[in-house]
Amino acid sequence: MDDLRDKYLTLINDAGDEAALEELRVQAVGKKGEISLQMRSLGKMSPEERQVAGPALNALKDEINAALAAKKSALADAALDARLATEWLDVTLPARPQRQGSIHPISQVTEEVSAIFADMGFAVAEGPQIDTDWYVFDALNIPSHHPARAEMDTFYMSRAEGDDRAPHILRTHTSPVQIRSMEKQGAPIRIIAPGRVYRADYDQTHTPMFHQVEGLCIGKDVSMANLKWCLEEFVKAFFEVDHVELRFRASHFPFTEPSAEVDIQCSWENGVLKVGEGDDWMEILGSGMVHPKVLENAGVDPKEYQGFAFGIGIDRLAMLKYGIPDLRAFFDSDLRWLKHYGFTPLDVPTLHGGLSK
Ligand code: 2NL
Repeated sequence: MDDLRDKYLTLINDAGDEAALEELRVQAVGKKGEISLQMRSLGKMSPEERQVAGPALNALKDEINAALAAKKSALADAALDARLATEWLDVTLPARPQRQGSIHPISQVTEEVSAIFADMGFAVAEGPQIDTDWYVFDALNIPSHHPARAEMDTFYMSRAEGDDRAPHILRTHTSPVQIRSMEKQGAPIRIIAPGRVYRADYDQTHTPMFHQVEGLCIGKDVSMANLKWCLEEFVKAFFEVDHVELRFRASHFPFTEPSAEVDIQCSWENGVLKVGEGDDWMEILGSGMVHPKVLENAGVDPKEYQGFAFGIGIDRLAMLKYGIPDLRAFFDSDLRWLKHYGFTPLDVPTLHGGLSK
């Protein structure tokens, strides 16, 4: 029995893995294992012999089982040690860079405005930012002595030496896009033209490049009443209110007749703007019925067609809606400013409201 004990304890100690250990278990204490066979032979012994051999065999079985269990756990520990030595994680490595980009408030507001007018049947039109005197001024019935044309307001592109043609200019509004659209598609037409515009002006409240959205709706019987409804729907949707009063103040633009500046009802409390309540008024846009000369210049017969147009500054709309007090935030490359106003990285606006993450 001592031989058996020495044999198995040595084999167990030398086992290289769990499979070898299992084989030894079957061989020693399994149903047909060596120890079990010996136990079966107890029956043939005399009672005196059995009294000694029985407990000894049982003790041997327990000892081998204990040795198997101890070796099994030692093998498991060794396997874990080996993994820990080869597979390791450097928790001091710098984190993977996160995208820091974010939708710009101007882009978001442009999308919001486009989506609202799209619901009212307006298509988005685009055109060149560098254009000619004709499309930017003449076609719009802006006389050559008009202050907007003066060198101090308009950026003129220079021509090559000896080229005496009129210089190209940076558009000062997106109206030329609408003139080109009317030329191309004729009437009826219902479009908005959002985009960058340029004026030689730079102070606390003006930047030489800013953003405008103009709207144009031409048909056989489009009236100022239609203009008022459209603008009211727009203001309610954009500022997310159920009711708002609009005030049309008579004004003058060369390209519309009659012309009106539009104020919206609002309140200012502790520097917080609320649209659609209170008894303050805030000007947000200019509008009017398109001047017959402008229709004619764009190839539309003013005896057959009429309609309205309007122009809104996008930058100011964005500041009002998102409580951004300073124009400079739009040009600041420091993302902390935009984040401060709720423009977090990876918020992408969808056309139907809400954000896709
Ligand atoms: C403003 C507001 C306005 C228009 C823009 C327009 C465009 C065409 C024909 C007629 Cl193609 N009008 N746009 C109309 C009224 C106002 O802009 O305050 N501008 C100085």
